[in-house]
Amino acid sequence: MAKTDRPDGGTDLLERPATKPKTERPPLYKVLLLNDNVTPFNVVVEVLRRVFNMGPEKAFQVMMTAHEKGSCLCGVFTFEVAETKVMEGKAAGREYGTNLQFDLEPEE
Ligand code: TYC
Repeated sequence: MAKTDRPDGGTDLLERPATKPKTERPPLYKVLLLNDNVTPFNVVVEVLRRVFNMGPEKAFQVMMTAHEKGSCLCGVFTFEVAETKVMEGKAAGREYGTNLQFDLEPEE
């Protein structure tokens, strides 16, 4: 029988399955900028702009939060991306002759 011949229009096939198939989400990791006593403000801002693609205001705000509170969230990523960001951030800091540090922490 063609589906349009049926009194209900054959819509049953379009209904949602009773149990939704699970879509696996990868675990996520926070990348944190850590404060120190020596890295110049402008270097921190430059590194954040380069590595995390932040605009100048956002980079300044993140830098000031780390300066005042000890650390600040730079972004949330899958493990490989987070690890790469930490490496790139440290490497960029070293290019400016500083020991700028980042940390990685599981989200929730
Ligand atoms: N505390 C540094 C200073 O006074 C600046 C700074 C800010 C360094 C944030 C690191 O993550 C940092 N020059």
